Amino acid sequence: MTVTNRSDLEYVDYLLRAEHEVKEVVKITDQYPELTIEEAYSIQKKLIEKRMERTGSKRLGIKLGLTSKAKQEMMGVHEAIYGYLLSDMLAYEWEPLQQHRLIHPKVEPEIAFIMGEDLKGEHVKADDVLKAAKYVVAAIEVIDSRYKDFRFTLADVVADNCSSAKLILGSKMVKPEDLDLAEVGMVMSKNGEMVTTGAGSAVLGHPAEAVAWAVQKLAKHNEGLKKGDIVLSGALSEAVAFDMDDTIVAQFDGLGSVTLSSRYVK
Ligand code: 0L1
Ligand code: MG
Repeated sequence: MTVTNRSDLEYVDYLLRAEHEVKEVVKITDQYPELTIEEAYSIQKKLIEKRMERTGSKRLGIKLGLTSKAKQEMMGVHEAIYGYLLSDMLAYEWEPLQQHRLIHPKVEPEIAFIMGEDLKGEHVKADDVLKAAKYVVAAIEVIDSRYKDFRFTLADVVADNCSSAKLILGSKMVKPEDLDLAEVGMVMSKNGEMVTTGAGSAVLGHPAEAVAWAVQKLAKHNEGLKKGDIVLSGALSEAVAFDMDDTIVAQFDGLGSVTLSSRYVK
């Protein structure tokens, strides 16, 4: 079976239906093991276009995944991945997340970049990212794979927009030059108990290196970052599952804290 445009759109509907109905599904490679990474990015792109069309949401930015050596080794891969953030993924510290709209969510503590300028090109480096970014902000990403038991191959997770679900930003905006982002330490707690710790260096050595990698990859598709984009640069620690009524706080050196609370709201 080859992936034709029609098949791409069938997979797009399959994944969007899983998200809409809040039901995990069998991964694509169980049906089509030959799925390549390039085909998966093509499905991802169509999924984003269709999601924007259906929900009226707009581009918010991009996210990186699999940016830590530990996670890459776990998946048997040597590269990070990227996906898109849309405006309806943005959640707020003051508004509890609607837990019943999520399948099996996990949180990741991340450093978000807010771009002050467009940035595009195959030779963009970390220094260019730091110059083009206006602010860095503490963030929590909520990932929610549409696949059964959060199990997938690299191609599956790319097609599923890298498990993207929600993001929450802290309220302290810091100029990138005012912090060494590799040195930023982070402690995350759930209901007041520490659950994980990490540092900015876990993100491909430096979060700006991760963003530069994504810009180089986007350039291969004639794309780049835009002024105003929010970029989630990758997790500082492993992802942590959470449940209804849990409160998660990620506290970052120099960036302050960001809080997620969740409720069952019908
Ligand atoms: O944002 C992430 O690092 C997640 C990327 C996809 C892998 C996963 O869902 O665990
Ligand atoms: Mg993430």
